[in-house]
Amino acid sequence: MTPVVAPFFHEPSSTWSYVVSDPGTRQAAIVDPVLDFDAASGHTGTASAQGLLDHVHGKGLDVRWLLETHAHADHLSAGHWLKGRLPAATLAIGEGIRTVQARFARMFNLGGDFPVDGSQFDHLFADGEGFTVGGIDARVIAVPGHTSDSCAYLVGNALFTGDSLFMPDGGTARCDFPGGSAAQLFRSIQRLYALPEPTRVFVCHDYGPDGRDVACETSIGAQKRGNIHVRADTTEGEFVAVREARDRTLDMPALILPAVQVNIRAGALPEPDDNGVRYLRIPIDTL
Ligand SMILES: N[C@@H](CCC(=O)N[C@@H](CS)C(=O)NCC(=O)O)C(=O)O
Ligand SMILES: [Fe+2]
Repeated sequence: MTPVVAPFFHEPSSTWSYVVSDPGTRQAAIVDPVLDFDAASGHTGTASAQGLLDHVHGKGLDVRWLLETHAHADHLSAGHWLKGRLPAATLAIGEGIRTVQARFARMFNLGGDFPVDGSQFDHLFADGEGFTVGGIDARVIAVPGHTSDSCAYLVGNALFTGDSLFMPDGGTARCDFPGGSAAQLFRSIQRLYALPEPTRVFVCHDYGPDGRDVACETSIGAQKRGNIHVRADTTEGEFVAVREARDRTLDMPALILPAVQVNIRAGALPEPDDNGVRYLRIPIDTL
């Protein structure tokens, strides 16, 4: 039940993507792949996603899952692009994506043509749903708080936290996006803290606080002892106060407007206009 976990760091967004595989069957899942995007020029790029593909092909892995921990607000997902190259893979996200889609469909005025039923994905996970990566049992743990659709994936003894817990010295994910809630994130983290202490924890972002090298792996025990926002004995009130105070200091992510428009489409770009060009929208004085 011990998967092999290969981490990949996307420097512009400080995102960790992972290839997690069963060494017995060589079946694999890719977690949170990133599509490169240069906001100044409007250019997309696939170098990072190609790096994941090269790894998969080099190791002879058979990718069965493309797992999104949530509709990211800071980078575009390469889920759709990879799905086109890995047809055996099921592109999946938590069922809370419907709530996120409905909220942003209103913000971007997408109208009746944009389905808010999650049908852009191949599969929507329910909280607690089981699945397998080759011979390894896996389970979905809904962790709303950062976003309504946030999920953690427990694959064997490896937990992919998405944006809930970061490394112990990085604390937790912000809760000030539309639909976010610090109290809800606290309750989600309590569910993760109920896992065995040796559970390996793989984070979705690391910002290398205080100039340390970026890191991606810790454990539930280390989090409960040392997370700067939430330890085993932290109360909900204490956590909410700390989280909301920090959220008041943060600017919106540079890519939030492009990212959510693409990620509620499972990483697909909007359909082109009649001139063949695809456009993203910027709602003025709305976010
Ligand atoms: N400066 C970054 C901000 C990234 C950001 O807001 N990250 C989110 C996760 S999507 C977060 O939870 N940050 C936690 C924090 O800074 O406390 C950007 O522009 O992309
Ligand atoms: Fe996020």
